[in-house]
Amino acid sequence: METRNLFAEAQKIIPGGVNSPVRAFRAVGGTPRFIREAAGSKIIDTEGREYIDYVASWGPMILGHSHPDVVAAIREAAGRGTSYGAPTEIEIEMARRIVDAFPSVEMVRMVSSGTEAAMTAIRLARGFTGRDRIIKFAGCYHGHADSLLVKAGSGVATLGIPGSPGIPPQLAELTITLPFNDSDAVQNAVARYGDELACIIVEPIAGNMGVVPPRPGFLETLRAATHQSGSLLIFDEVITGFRLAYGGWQNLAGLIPDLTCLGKIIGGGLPVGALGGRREIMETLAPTGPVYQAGTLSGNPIALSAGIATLDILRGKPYPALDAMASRLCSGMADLFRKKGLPFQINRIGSMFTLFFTAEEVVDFTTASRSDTERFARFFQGMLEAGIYLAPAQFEAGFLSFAHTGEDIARTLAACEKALKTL
Ligand code: KE4
Repeated sequence: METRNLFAEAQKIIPGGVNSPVRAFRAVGGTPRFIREAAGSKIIDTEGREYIDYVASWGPMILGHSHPDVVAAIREAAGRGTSYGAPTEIEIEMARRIVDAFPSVEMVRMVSSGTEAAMTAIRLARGFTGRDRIIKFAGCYHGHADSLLVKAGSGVATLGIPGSPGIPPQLAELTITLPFNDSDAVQNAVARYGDELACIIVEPIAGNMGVVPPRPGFLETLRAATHQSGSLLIFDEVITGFRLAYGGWQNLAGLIPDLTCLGKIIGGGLPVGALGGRREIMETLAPTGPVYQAGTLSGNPIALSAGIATLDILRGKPYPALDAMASRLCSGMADLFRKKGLPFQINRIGSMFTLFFTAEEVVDFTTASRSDTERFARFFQGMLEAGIYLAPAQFEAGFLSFAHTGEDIARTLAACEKALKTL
């Protein structure tokens, strides 16, 4: 059936026709493509149109779609049952891989999404410290738990206000939202609220305002501020976990957070999240400790089979080659934008990148928001027409996979040249 008809059909019985808002193309306009299947670096819509995919299911598909070994692992596991609601050996296998890959992690609790991982991390930090306030950063997204859907109050370091209807102001005000990369704001907020502070949660490489790396010293400031105030440092590595290295950004940066949130890649495209950290903190979780947390399908054997197959393949993969492929794509696009005389920034770390149409460096959500999102939307549509599937929103990250080829990059740059004619 035609994508347009499917979308009309879907909207009758699913809010906005989608099960996650960003998929509805509202930020870029037009009709979302309904995908029928995917393999390697390609996705194919229900009308048979093929696209080179840079969304990668928002990060998980780092090996490319339907990797044969991952599919085989899912098939093999499914034949032995899909869920038991009882402990399984495969959960030990997954926990061991995460502990081995993250020096900061001594224990792991599996959940079914990144939201659950971050929500649990916040509750655990509050339960472990006995404190209620948390600090997050504007433009960083940690899933849709109430305490994390909060935006900055009127002034910096003031009490948060709900980022969505349905969130009680009394809860929102416990979340302090600061500008990313603003170490002074962090020090001021900790000076003011430090003894009430349970944690600071951050995407160590921000992906949810578009890709924005930390300024030198910013993450170190968070580590020092949490040590000083007796609060916990939570790295939300749901995107960066196993994306930039076989481990996290924390490994590359030489930092040790107290808790780490994971998701996406560790599920190999199936619903998996995880929370890891120091033993004394993690053992505060039920049933060893009083902080309650649970999940019917947590550690699901099928999902973990896909995740473990993915991690075991990743362990032998040359991340520098993946980064080099991403560098070729981004520098090729930069050359084309320069030739066209367009103001642009391309923020890239490893194989995650974002294109902004702006002359100023994008270092936080304020500068990201000043970029020309209309022009981004037109560029997105031009690329889509040319068979290139970018993230359908400015404030997202694009991703390369190990399945992308030099030919994919060449075709993408040719499409980019064509799309630029429409800008
Ligand atoms: P999920 O609950 O969507 O599995 O994970 C929430 C989450 C937590 N932390 C970070 C750093 C994340 O990026 C996410 C989810 N990312 C979005 C894309 N920016 C998922 C896509 C969507 O919402 O449909």
